Amino acid sequence: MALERTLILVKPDAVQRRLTGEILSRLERKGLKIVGAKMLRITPELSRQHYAEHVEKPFYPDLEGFITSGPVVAVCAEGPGAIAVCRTLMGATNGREAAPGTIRGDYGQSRSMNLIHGSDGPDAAARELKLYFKDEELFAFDKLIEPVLYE
Ligand code: RTP
Ligand code: MG
Repeated sequence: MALERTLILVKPDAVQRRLTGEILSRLERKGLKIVGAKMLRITPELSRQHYAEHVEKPFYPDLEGFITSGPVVAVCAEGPGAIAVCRTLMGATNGREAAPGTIRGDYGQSRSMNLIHGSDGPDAAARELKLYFKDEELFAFDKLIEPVLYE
């Protein structure tokens, strides 16, 4: 399985509900590696770029209003098959339909305030990661601690 990187957003509802640690902890416990992280407030312009496929849809104004309503935590998660693994951990878009055991299934009932974003494929992951992270903001770090761990 190829090593992949995917963009995760802890959405404004999750940040406000103090679920950031819980959500990122689930990714880490699954074995995903956080190789980049930042808190930011998404602007309307960034929202239009991020959700380019949805800009013309009727629900877009509400989606933009929500995603720009407060800070998010953007994370680059790395691992074998990371894109699909994260989508599985997230659960279905609508919290009422998301399976128990998934992040959306366990913490919400909303279709719009659904806690987490994850890229839905390799092209989206590459495009979205560029919107949030410069190359130098993503790290390869295991080699740095290995000598200390085993000395
Ligand atoms: P996301 O992109 O936010 O991670 O969520 P997703 O892949 O599960 O869902 P997607 O189809 O990409 O939709 C993006 C966001 O738009 C809102 N939405 N509203 N009213 C509606 O019919 C509708 N459909 C989608 C949701 O908030 C979804 O997260
Ligand atoms: Mg999506």
